[in-house]
Amino acid sequence: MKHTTLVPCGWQRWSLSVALLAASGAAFSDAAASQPQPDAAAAAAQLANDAPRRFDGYKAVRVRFATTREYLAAMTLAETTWSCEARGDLVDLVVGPDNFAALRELGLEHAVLVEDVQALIDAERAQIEQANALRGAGYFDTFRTYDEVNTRIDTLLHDHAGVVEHMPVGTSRFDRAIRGFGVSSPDSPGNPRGQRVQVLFNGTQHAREWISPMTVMFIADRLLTDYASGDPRVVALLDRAEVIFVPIVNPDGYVFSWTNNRMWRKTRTNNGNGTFGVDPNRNWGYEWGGEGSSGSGSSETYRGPAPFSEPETAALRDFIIARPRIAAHIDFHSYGQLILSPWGYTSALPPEPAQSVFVRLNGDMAREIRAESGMTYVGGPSYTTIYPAAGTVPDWVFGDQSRLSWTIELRDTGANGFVLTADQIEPTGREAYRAILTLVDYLALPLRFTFPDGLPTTLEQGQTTDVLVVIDSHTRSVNPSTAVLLSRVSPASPLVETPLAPLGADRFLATLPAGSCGDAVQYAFRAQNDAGEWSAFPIDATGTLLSAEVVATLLSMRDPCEVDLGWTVGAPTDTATTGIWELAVPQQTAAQPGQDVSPDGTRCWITGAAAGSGVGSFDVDGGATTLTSYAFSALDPGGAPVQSAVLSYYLWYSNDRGSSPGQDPFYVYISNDDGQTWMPLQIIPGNGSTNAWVRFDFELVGLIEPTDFMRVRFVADDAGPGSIVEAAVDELTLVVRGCPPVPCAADFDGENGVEVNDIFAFLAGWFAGEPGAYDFGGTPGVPAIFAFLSAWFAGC
Ligand code: 0X9
Ligand code: ZN
Repeated sequence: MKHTTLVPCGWQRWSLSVALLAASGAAFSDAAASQPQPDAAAAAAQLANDAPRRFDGYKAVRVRFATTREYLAAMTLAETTWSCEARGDLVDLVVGPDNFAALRELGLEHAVLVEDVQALIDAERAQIEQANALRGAGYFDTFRTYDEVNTRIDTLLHDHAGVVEHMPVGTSRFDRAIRGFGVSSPDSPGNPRGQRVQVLFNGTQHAREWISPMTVMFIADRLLTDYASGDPRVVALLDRAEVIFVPIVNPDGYVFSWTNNRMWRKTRTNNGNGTFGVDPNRNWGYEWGGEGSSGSGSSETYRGPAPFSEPETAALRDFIIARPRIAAHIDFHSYGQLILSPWGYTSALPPEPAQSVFVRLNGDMAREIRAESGMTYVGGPSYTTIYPAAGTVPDWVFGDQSRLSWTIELRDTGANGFVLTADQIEPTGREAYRAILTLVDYLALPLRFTFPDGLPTTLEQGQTTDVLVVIDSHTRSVNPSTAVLLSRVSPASPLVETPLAPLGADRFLATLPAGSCGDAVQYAFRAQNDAGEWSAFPIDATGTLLSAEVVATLLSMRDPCEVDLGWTVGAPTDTATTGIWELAVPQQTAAQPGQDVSPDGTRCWITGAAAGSGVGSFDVDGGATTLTSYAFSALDPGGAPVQSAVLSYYLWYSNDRGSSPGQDPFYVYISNDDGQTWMPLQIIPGNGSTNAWVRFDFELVGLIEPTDFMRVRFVADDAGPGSIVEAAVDELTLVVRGCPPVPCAADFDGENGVEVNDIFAFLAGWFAGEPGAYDFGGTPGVPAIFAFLSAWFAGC
């Protein structure tokens, strides 16, 4: 992505402010208020005088611009940017009712992310009240105020005494406590707490990003519950590391976002010129004042009059300086689903070996998140992955303090932006927890084991299986000659040690042994670092073992979607008027692919292959269009029970273009009775656009009884004229796996097991001199009769 058209965030706000001030005299409702400070009473008075800000009829709009002129034209119509985010040629703006018409007249490609920002805020408030009225609502069932977060910290300190330790950070401009706490195994003489490596997670530099304090608290909560339940991995981590949490760095701003302006981002400092607030994430003193920060007090990215002018950033700075054992840090924000490593102030990359460490951990954390929830988080250096910004915390933590540091932008990608629904708190927390665990593994364990290509849970019978293993850690490297696989083909046999094959640096190849159908191969890994300390995966390598079931491929089917093998287009309930499924070569638009995925063809099933004159020309309009497969078998032709039947396809789905995106889910159904009844296999929500070919795999066993009359059905549905719906399907495959029945020699006629008819059938064959009878057991003639009879008496 080139940055020629990308205008730095600070300048965007500056030009916006000038335009707004020229047009209306004021940008925000507090622009005229002014008090001396720091003065808590004056602040309280100001808050009281400030009527809560409303956003009735305001839309959040994602605009694509081609030139700086177009960009500026759109910006002058915006009330504020959402997250000051101009990524590449896209920017998310909040536009008032009057200016929306003017924005449309500009003729820029745009998508409405949120129809009515106030409606979203009202719904959020209603949900909070509802949850609070409900007895027994969980802490993570709704968003929590500053006071509620503090109360929760007190509860954790009380309930986990000795594990949770209070670590006050300081106070805000208006005297609110910035609270922190550390989580680690209790101090002990043999393992003093004061010698463990530390890692710091903070949230809420930006007030409106309400998912960030919840996520920080969720991570703390999970660590504590997993520790209390004796989870070996978490116990091993907390024995070696102290994890420090500062959920709310900017309490004044956070409180203000609850009481006065849901879209407040900055601190609440009175800038003295009628403007309020400094962006704490432009206030850090490393390359302070550079690109992507503003010198204007009205800007959302105002850097403040000097580095660390804000008591909040100064307090966190001193907190970090005072703790040299903090080896890594993550600053949680929203939104965008990004894992951002330094630098933010320059497009240059950090020096080696740090840059390689960042690349590796960006990938590891993104992979863990995908494994947890399927969500995509994009990793990379801040400057090029999101936008230039100088004075951010990771640049100072890494640049000034030489500790690893990241910004993580949590969910979502814009459908709700800062006003995420409360049901996202837990899944966002879970995926973040997975991400930080691998980081803490890296910092704290003698060695960390990761598997870039995943770990197998099934193995093909009679074949060995290679697994890529990476063994690393922050401070130590692996002693390659000690890296081993421990494995056994049956739980009864002893574990066998096999050396891992070195692939260079910290990469190895493990070869899992070949098993027979029905075996469960159990395995683990172990290695020593260059200081002679052992690490294993799983952590207690002989107690908990990984396991993979050995199966045989019984049947595999592939439909490359090049010729129609008998699909049906249409269903009685279909009402779509355009964008009907067809087997064709796709023509690229902003919403549909320009190519199929098959390596050996050009066609795919698609909802209207033609591009037409605009993105909305041949998309699905007017309701649903249904594509149903022919009947296929998911049974073993030889009659073996099916242990696994994986149905896979590549899917392209787009519902985030057009003026009302995210409205239309996409459905996939499966039938095992030739299409008489259907059950849902996959639902892609309206905000789940892939805009890329993505492969999906579904294990049918456990979901639906496999039969020889399976069908799969894809339904693209369009709710309204403003939403663009495009879908495409390619490369349908089915792999059926299980264990073929062991042939039973004594069941000579192959019917009804071993019974007397088998003797008659055998003798008839023997007298006729048939091979398999006359030479039964390998020795022709009379010995064959004895061989057969002994097999018959032994049974099967
Ligand atoms: O602009 C920010 O401070 C962060 N984004 S947000 O939407 N949460 O405000 C991103 C900071 C990432 N760092 C740099 N771009 N340097
Ligand atoms: Zn932020």
